[in-house]
Amino acid sequence: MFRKVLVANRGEIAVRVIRTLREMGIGAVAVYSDADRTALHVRLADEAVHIGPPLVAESYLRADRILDAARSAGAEAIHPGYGFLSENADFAAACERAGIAFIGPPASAIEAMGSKTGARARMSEAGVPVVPGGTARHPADARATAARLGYPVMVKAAFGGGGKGMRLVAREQDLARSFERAHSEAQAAFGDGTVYLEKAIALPRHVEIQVLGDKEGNVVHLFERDCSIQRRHQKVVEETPCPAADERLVERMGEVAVRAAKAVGYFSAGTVEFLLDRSGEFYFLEMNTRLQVEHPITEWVTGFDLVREMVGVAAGRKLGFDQRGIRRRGAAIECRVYAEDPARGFLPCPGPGAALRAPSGPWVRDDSGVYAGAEVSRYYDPLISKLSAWGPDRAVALARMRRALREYVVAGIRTNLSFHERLLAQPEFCAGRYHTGFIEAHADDLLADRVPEHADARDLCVALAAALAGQERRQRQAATAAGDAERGSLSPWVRAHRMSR
Ligand code: MV4
Repeated sequence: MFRKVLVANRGEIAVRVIRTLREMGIGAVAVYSDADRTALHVRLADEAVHIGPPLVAESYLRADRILDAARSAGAEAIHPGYGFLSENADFAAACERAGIAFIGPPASAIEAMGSKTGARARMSEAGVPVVPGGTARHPADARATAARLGYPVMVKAAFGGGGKGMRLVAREQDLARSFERAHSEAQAAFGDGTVYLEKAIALPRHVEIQVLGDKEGNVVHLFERDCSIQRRHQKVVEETPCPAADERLVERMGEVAVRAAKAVGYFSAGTVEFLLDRSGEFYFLEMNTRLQVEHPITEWVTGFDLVREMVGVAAGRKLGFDQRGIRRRGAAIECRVYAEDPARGFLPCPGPGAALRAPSGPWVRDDSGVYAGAEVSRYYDPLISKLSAWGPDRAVALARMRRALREYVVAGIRTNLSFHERLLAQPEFCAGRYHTGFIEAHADDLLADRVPEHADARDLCVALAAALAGQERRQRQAATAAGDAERGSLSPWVRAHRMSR
C-alpha cells in the first residue's frame, strides 16, 4: 500500500480524500494556491505544498507544478478528486510516466469517454443503448439527420459539457441557426466546434449508476442516483434510490453500466449517466471517469468508502467482493449548500463567512471544505458543503434532511439553504415526481422570497463565538507554527485532556 498520497484538489473533496487517507494510515500531502493558505484541506493534511497564485490556470490546473509537488514530497500516488485535472487523460498518463500512481481510471478510458461521439460509437458497439442520433457536419447534413430522427432534436457539442454548445430544436426552420450557434459556442468553449444531433427526450430524468472496477477486469455497480434536480446544468440535490425506478429497471441499468465500463477497460470508481424517459426507457448519456460530487449517498446506502476502494485499486488490490456482495439498504439524499442567491438566478455569492455551524446528529453527514470564519473564495466553486442524510426509507431520509437543514447556520453569506427547505416541502418533490426541468417548472414555489432563516439571535451568537475563536486560534497558530507542528497542533486544553487519560 502507498505510504504517502498527494491530493491534487481543494475544498470539501480534498478534505474528504484526506480523511480516508488518514483512516488508512497513509500520509496526506495537500496542495494550495495563495487563496487557500489557511484552507481546511491544508490544515487537515500532514504536509502541504504551495503551487501558485489563486487562478486555477496557474495553480490547481498546473499538471507540471502538481507533479513537482508530488516528487518533492515523495508521494507515490495522486488522487485528483473531481474537476481540475481529474478527467485529463494527459495528466493521468504523465503521472504514470513519472512513476506516480494516478488514483483513477486508465488514461485510455478517460480518453475513450472524452469525446461524446466517440463514446456513443463505442457504447453502441458494446450493446449499450444510446439516444438515436447522427452527424451534423454541416447545415445540410444536420437537416438530413434531423429529418430521419424526427423533431424535436438536440444539437450537442462533441467535446461539450455543462450544457454548453447544446440547443433544443423544435422545428426545421430553426435548425440552421441553432447549428451555427452551437458550433461557434463549442469552438469558443472547447476549442473544437464539432456538433452532432440526438433525438430530444422530453422531460427526462437524469439517473446515473456508480461503478467500481479493479485492474484485473472485475467491475461491479453500486446502484443508481437520481440527479434530476439541477439548475443551469449543475446538480443541487441527489438521491438514491431513484423514486421512478423499480428493482428490475435498476438491475438492467446496472448491467448496462458494467458493460459500458468493461468496454473501455475501466478500473477505479466511475459513473455511467443515463437519461430515463417517461416510458421507462433509458439511454447512455456519458461516462464520468472520476469520483463524483454526490458519491456520499451511494456510501450511505451501500456501506462502502469509495475513496478507500479507489486507493486500493490504484495500489493493485483486487476488489474484495462481487456483485452479490453488494446490498443496498434504505435511502439517502444529498443537498449541496452553495454560497449563492437562488432569487437572483443562483448568482454565486462568495465572501468571508462570519459563522458556520453544520448540523450533525443521527444519520446526518456534512462534507464541508470550510470552517467557521473561513472565506468562500471568489476564485473557486462556491460550494460550502454537501449535506447528506440516510433513512430506512425515503420518507425518513427526507425528514432527517429537513431537520438537518433547520439546524444549519451560515452567517455573513447568502446561501441556498432556504431553497432546499422549500424543495423538501414541495408536494411533487415529496411524491418523487420530478424531472430535469423541475426547478424551472416550479420556480414560483421554490424561489419565492422568504426572509427569515431559521437562525435566531442565539444561534448567531453561538456561531459568531465559534468564528471568533477560530480566528484567534489561527492567529495563535501563525505565531507558533513551528512549535505547533512538533506538538501536532492540538490546543493546550485538548493536549492536557489527552495526557490526563
Ligand atoms: C439531452 C436531453 C434530452 N434529450 N439529450 C443536458 C446536459 C448534458 N449533459 C445532456 N443534457 C441533456 N441531454 C437528449 N437527447 C436533456 C438534457 C438536459 C439535462 C440532462 C441531464 C440533467 C439535466 C438536464 C437539464 C436540461 C436538459
